[in-house]
Amino acid sequence: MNEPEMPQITADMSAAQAVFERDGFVVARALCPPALLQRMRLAVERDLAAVVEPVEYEADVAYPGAPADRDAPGGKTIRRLLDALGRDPVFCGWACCAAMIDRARGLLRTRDIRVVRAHHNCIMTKHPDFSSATGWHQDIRYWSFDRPELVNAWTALDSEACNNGGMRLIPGSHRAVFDSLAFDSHRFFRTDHPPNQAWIDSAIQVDLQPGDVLFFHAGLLHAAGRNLTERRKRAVVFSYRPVGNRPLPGTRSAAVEDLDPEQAACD
Ligand SMILES: O=C(O)CCC(=O)C(=O)O
Repeated sequence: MNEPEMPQITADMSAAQAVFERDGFVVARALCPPALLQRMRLAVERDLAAVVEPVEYEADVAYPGAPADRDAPGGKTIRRLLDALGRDPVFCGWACCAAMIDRARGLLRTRDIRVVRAHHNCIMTKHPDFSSATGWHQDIRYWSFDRPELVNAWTALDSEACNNGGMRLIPGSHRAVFDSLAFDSHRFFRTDHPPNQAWIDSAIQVDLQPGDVLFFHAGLLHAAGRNLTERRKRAVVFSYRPVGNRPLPGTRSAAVEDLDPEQAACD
């Protein structure tokens, strides 16, 4: 695995746009202020302790290595607190704040954007007592929009690295056209398909500090391992789309109306 020289979003948005278009991701270091991070952590801990629905358990993800059902060991470990936008005003406020929206607009190269409700819009958690790994995939393969033109914003509430299941990305893979055998029936990028190997070998680990935001294209191949540490890992994840990139009618992506950040009443 390479040691990347990590591209950053700086004040120079045009440089970040160029890197995003080439690599499919950029990191905004320390974008979230510590006080806000702490408010989000408290809201996460409160909702984990009370199991505030909607939640998704490890048994529900059906990833390789995940518990077969909720009664299996680890099955009732919470993997995602869903509907972050509706869960607590602190998450809605973060998703719609100028720091996030300006960057999402810049990377999508359009002013009129929406925060997607049907996808991501969650707090991802990986617990020390049980966690499953996530295989290589592109988010867009599970989603249905006119175009694969969406950006995810992954805000680290804790440090993320290889040993606690931090993100691995394949730079440039959002621009690739893969052959028909590249993905398995569950839409994971196959590790036993020889043409995929060069892509997988070019993967990089993206280490994050609390408050860093990883912006990545919804077509970018990514994966993450298990949490092998003794501390919970938590990240708040939102997706943004240009208003003109509409969810296809009748699909899960169109099930709820997306949020216009200019009209959002988060309090
Ligand atoms: O934290 C992980 O294991 C990766 C999560 C992810 O890639 C996803 O939910 O799409």
